[in-house]
Amino acid sequence: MKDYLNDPTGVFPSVCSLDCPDQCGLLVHKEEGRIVKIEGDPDHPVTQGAICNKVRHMAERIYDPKRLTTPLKRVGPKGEGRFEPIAWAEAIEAITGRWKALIASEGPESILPYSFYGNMGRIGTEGMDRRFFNRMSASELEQTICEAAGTEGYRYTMGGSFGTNPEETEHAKLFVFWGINAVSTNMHQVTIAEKARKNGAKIVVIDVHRNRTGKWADWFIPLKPGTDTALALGLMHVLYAEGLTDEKFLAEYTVGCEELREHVKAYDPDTVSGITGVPAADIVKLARLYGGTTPSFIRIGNGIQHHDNGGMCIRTIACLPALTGQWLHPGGGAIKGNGGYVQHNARALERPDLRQGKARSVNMNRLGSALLELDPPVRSLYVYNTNPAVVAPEANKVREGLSREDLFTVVHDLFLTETAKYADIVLPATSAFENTDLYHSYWHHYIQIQQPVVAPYGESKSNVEVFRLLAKGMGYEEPALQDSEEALIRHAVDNPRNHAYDSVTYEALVERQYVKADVKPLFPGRLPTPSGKIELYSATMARKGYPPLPTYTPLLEQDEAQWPYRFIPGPNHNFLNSTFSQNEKHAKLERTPKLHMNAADAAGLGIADGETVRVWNARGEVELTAAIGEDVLPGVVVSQGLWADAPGAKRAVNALTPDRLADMGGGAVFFSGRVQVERAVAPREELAT
Ligand SMILES: Nc1nc2c(c(=O)[nH]1)N[C@H]1C(S)=C(S)[C@@H](COP(=O)(O)OP(=O)(O)OC[C@H]3O[C@@H](n4cnc5c(=O)[nH]c(N)nc54)[C@H](O)[C@@H]3O)O[C@H]1N2
Ligand SMILES: Nc1nc2c(c(=O)[nH]1)N[C@H]1C(S)=C(S)[C@@H](COP(=O)(O)OP(=O)(O)OC[C@H]3O[C@@H](n4cnc5c(=O)[nH]c(N)nc54)[C@H](O)[C@@H]3O)O[C@H]1N2
Ligand code: SF4
Ligand SMILES: [Mo]
Repeated sequence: MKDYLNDPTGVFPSVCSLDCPDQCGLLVHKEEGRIVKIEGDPDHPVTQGAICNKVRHMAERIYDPKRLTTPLKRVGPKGEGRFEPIAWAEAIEAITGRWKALIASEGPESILPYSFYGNMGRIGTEGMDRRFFNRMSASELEQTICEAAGTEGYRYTMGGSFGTNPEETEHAKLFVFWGINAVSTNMHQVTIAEKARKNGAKIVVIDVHRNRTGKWADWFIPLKPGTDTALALGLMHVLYAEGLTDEKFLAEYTVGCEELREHVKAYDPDTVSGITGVPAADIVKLARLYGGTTPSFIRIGNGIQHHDNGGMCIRTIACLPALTGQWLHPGGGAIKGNGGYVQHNARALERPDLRQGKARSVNMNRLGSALLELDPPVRSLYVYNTNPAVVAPEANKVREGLSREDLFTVVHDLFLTETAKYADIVLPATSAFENTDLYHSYWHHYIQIQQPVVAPYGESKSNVEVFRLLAKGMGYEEPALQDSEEALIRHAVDNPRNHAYDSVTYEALVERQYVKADVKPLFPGRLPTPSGKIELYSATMARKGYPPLPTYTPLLEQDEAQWPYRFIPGPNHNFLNSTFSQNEKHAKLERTPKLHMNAADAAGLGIADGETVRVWNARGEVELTAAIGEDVLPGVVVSQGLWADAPGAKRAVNALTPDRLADMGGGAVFFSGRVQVERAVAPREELAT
């Protein structure tokens, strides 16, 4: 381990901990023991010295005066946010005392850990925490809130999260950014595309919102939400009909090519145009462009799979590169996620063998229902790395559940988040720059290490450290529950089943900061699908009751008379989900939460640009500022950002989102809900008082 802590001044290598595909290499500048500047590592092959605005301003979050410095105990009603400081020993005693009593009276399943990837460090998110809750045999959490539906869908086609090496996409001649706001959410893919554009590459963006990425495109194709499967099938129709397919590739590397050829005859451009709202001529034009360009690359986003039909949608788009044989051309193909290549040794890290028998599992997208309806009930919730009161669907139900007086809630975070306000005990978390951890990206192939650059802020502690303390407090004696950070990282990178880790050792990481995983090209080769080939027809899907061929199914919520607008509440440019929403600098950059709507819709409702609108449905209501124009189609409204609560402002967009599950993976359907919109009676300023 290198000791950066003893050097109060200097520039230290680091890695971005945020849930972002780019996972940048960073250089942290320190003066007198404090971080004063953060920049991209110019030597990191993907980062190349460029990072986003969010992280360039990270020091303001690290030293935000609102950051938690001590454990806290609740002294007011749940949700109000009144707490008093307590000592760590008292906090651990209070938590473990309550848990021991609960385990004795109702069993360990009455305790539910609730976490996500607010920090992507593997030993803090899938390490000591998992070991601890495995040893306890607590209820298990299905971590489905982000990409679960699409990951399952992509797997049916390609066998796992395996796609194109993004570094090679500089050779692509056509980029299709499909349901991804990459300018905000995957900036280095944009940088690479820009480089290719200088060599003549074209950039197509398919989205329901002409956002920063749509505006950057050579050709922006707007479509109706949740209809992308139909569009992809329409493209296949034209590709087959016009002989634009690569028959040699199809014969050698796919199964189901003939069934698909027959199947897509039903998706002619006129039919597909009727479903998607994309003019038939544009469908033909796009198919010809795609079929006529090699290498072509599709960056498949998360937006399209946050829908009722999201799994099938990704499964379908993932078939496209096979039709034109793109996988054989460097830079061609697609990326949905590349996490499959860099899978560490999960068994050694998480120690599922410590668990006694199988426990029930809870889908994190249904937290509200879990807290309000599960029988036997959840009696204690331990939240870390996530802010469910803001990010989980059906926020009002979630908050009602969190308000239960008989629910013992612990929240470990850097800030007193909306979720933390409902906690009985709040624990202060270190920032990633204060920790040791292991990182691998779900987009590029570099594995990185974080070594502490600054000392823990106040009395804050890392996830790993807190779980070691909790294990002691519970009286758990397994040595695995006291392992050091170094030992945990060694367990994770020692993965004989994944040869990509052959040259990734703890020593190499400490020495070099990042090590490229030894990833073999996908083709020629055998995919981890049952047939070893790309499965255009999937017998596994048939067995599970899905249509074995890509098939379009409309979104579920269709009551247009009562709820005329499809509501798409996506993330924004200056936050990372709800992270940064509490930090003044970042919130200022975003100004105010907006509702983008079509000018024709706004005119019909008598709403002018900049006016406050009430947006509601049976689940709840919010108030946003109307942004009127042509950036969304009629019948669609879009908000951006998961905003922190503010006095007098109703802006928790997840108050409106459904908590039903997508077609696959138990995924979330944030973007499939419907709402009504009207001019608010009074402007926000008046409501605020
Ligand atoms: N700045 C910033 N970066 C981030 C994040 C952030 O909050 N802020 N979040 C991080 C995380 S956790 C994730 S998962 C990724 C997410 O980043 P992306 O993969 O970009 O996913 P989203 O932004 O959720 O949605 C992408 C796009 O899908 C569009 N969309 C919604 N419905 C449909 C549809 O039916 N069809 C089509 N074609 N488009 C649709 C939305 O308008 C949006 O532009 O970004 C990561 N990076
Ligand atoms: N409406 C709508 N809702 C969405 C989405 C959407 O597009 N629209 N996107 C969804 C997606 S894709 C995702 S991934 C989820 C993400 O949702 P979350 O996982 O909740 O992500 P964040 O909002 O960034 O919250 C992460 C929290 O972890 C804390 N944290 C950071 N580092 C550490 C640490 O080391 N230890 C501990 N204990 N805490 C830490 C941060 O301070 C922050 O409060 O949101 C989902 N919710
Ligand atoms: S949030 Fe993404 S783009 Fe920004 S520094 Fe982190 S990894 Fe890089
Ligand atoms: Mo996500």
